[in-house]
Amino acid sequence: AVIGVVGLGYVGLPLAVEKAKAGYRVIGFDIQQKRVDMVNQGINYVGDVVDEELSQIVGDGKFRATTDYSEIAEVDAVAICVPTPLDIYQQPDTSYVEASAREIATGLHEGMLVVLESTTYPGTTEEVVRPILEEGGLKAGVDFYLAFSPERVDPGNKVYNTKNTPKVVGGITPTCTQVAAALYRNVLDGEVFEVSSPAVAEMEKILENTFRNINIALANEMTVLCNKMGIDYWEVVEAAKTKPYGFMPFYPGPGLGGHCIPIDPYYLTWKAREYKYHTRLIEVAGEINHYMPDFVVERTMKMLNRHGKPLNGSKVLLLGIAYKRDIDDMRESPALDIIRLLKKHGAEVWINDPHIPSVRLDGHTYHSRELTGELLEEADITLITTDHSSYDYQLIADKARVIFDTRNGMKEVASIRGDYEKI
Ligand code: SAJ
Repeated sequence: AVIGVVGLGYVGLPLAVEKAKAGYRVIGFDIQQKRVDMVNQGINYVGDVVDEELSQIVGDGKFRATTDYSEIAEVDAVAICVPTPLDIYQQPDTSYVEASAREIATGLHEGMLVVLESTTYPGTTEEVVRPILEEGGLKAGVDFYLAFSPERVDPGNKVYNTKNTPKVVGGITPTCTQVAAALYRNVLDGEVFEVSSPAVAEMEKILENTFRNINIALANEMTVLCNKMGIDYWEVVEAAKTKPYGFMPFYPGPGLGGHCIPIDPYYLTWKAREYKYHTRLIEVAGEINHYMPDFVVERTMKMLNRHGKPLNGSKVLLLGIAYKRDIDDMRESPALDIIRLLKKHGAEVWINDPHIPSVRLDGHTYHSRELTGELLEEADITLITTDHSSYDYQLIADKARVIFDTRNGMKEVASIRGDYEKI
């Protein structure tokens, strides 16, 4: 059988590799010629994919990529793994999903399986994808199979990957569910959990990410209050973790980054309005998470003032720009909001990120500076905004004069020379 994967990003590429490793011939589709060329040269560009595995399956002719979507007519099954962002009005932007469905419709044939993997609001598979695919006269559940199966990729996670993470599948009909589940069982090691409809599968993914969003907001609200009360919330969480049941730790941070957790709940908020329902908890969580960059800058200002320095004109060094540790992705990274706020207050901003050489922001390019003792001594304050594992935290502890740590990155360090505070 020939399998298609539409969208060769951090979701699609690992999935295509696993399908090729399972013995299928895989055709990858992407609108970016650069990505297609890299795949066809066996060059990997996704951290979670093993370089040698990609070059092997490409070399063996098991996997190739193209921008020519007409080749979709050749595939027996296709997975849609394209972005589902918010548009400038904070509304769901399903245009990539719709465009992919239209391309697939041109090659749709009897017996073909189509699975949507992109995180989206409940109803998308039935109300958006299905009508586009049925335009040519073929019927979902009758002439071809249609299902939703949420991607569960945790970029940078060294334990859980595409192959071993359990998968949820919901088809338009029971047969669609079974056909989609059978394909995943041939490819993946994790449990394949069947549900009764695409909407259940779409909603369970939104639940997963909204659960994280809300609980991160709780951690953030708690740390803001604990700071006012003179309590170390990080110590509070460690104590709460001793509860062996019914508690799961979340940690405060400089804000909520990534292209999933800050965004997915608003797909649900938007859809809920159609049912005249107001998702208050999600919206309050968003307000709290969006406040954190301001809270970081307020705390930065207070620490500088304690040393007789205004924020205006001070040299502020940010360690870590990526939205979370050990990756190079800075989409929605709170560090970017913090840079904007610092500039607004007239601070001079220096950055360092071992995974990100430079950042283009509001017409200015910030280059990642080499992290040396001199740099740390020169900065009026050092912010730890992303706790990359590769940082030399002892060097930071020894050389930085003032440190504001938004990630508790210094937890392993014995002694800290300068003035130190945690978020
Ligand atoms: N964060 C906190 N405190 C926490 C946990 C996370 O401030 O306790 C921040 C992170 O620093 C980051 C943001 O929240 O800025 C999102 O973090 P994340 O760990 O949820 O990472 P993502 O968005 O890369 O991946 C998540 C997946 N992660 C986990 O479940 C651990 C998973 O929820 C989804 O598979 C994935 O989003 C997705 O693509 O939906």
